[in-house]
Amino acid sequence: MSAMTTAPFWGPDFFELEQEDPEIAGILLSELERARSGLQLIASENFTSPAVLAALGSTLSNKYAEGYPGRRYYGGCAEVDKAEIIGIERATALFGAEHANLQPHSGASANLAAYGAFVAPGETVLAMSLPHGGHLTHGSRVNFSGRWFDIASYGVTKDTELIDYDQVRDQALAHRPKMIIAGATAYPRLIDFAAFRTIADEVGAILMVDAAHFIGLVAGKAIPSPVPYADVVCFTTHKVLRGPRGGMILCKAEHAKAIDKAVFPMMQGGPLMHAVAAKAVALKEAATPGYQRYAANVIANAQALAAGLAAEGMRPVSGGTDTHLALLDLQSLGVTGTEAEQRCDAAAITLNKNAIPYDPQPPMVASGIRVGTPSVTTQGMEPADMKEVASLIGRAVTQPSSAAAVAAEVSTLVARHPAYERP
Ligand code: DSN
Repeated sequence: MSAMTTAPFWGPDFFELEQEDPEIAGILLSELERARSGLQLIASENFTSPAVLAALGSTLSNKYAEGYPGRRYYGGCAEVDKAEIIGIERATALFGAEHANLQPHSGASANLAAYGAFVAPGETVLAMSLPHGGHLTHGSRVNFSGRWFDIASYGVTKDTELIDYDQVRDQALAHRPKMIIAGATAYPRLIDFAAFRTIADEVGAILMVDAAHFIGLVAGKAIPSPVPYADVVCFTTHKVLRGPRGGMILCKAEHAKAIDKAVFPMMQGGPLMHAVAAKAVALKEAATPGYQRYAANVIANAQALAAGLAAEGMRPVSGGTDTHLALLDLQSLGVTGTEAEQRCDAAAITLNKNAIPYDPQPPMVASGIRVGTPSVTTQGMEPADMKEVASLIGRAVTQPSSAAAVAAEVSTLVARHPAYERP
């Protein structure tokens, strides 16, 4: 995808902010500078378009609109109703879904609503374990999911590092869960949604897909969709999908009422209508041929980056990637995930430490790193650039004394592919 043009990115509103609150205005500018002067490889981040940012910074933030279009608890909702209806129509059309709810404030809120719609406290849910790539909301003991529900888990096999579908089925038969969750935050491969559907049907469970990480690739038709198989699909809107920070839910028509009630009034009060409008903008952008090219390029870049990092001595977990992210095992380099994250940070490369399956280290140390290509692809980088990125990461991780030199090369590279180009 071509680099974005952003002028006039800040507009008169930013002038107002600078006058009224120079302290916060300065932080906004410094963060923008941090983001565009380094390499952003966090797999769950992206650079939203100026149009999405404009909707987010709009007066729709002022409006209370508890309820749904045409059924609100406040007057004056005619205009925000239109935005939400357009967003719902765009979501159902883009994903071929029977129903969409754009109100969840985040991915965790969307997941909470799915639990609320289908599971009562104390009942059983089967989900991927966090150390194998699952998410906090998939049953971690420090999260509502692990405190209020009886959680059974599955993981990946030690030899292939792929989801063990036999274990998923065994666990389902043993625990008879009310809901099965498919989806992960650090799993680089495609998930077999048909296999999950078969297992869910065998035990009479609801199938919930947490598609937060990869829904943008589905929107761009770059990977298969979970929508035909799942009862409910929950996701964030700010990862590959490149929308505002927030959540969304798709579901079958038979579950529409339960999901809508679980989002509001069970889990949330007033929706963030500026975010709902920004989600609608992102959905329009995601329905374009340009976005489809972007989604394909995200994967091509991730594959090139994983191969490049393998050449630097980092082992791609599961052998590579089919998606936007790669997980790298650093054990043979004798560097922990935390050390690698810190060394990259010093070289203007932002990524995160990550546990690998069967990790001997505790999560705050970790034996791996996770890298993703949504942001660099939005900047217009290509597989040839990923070779350079891999070499820069390799030097940053293995030669900490070269941090300044690596940072200088990062600066040259990102100048060729500017994010939020300076007006
Ligand atoms: N925290 C997100 C991630 O980085 O994967 C998932 O919610």
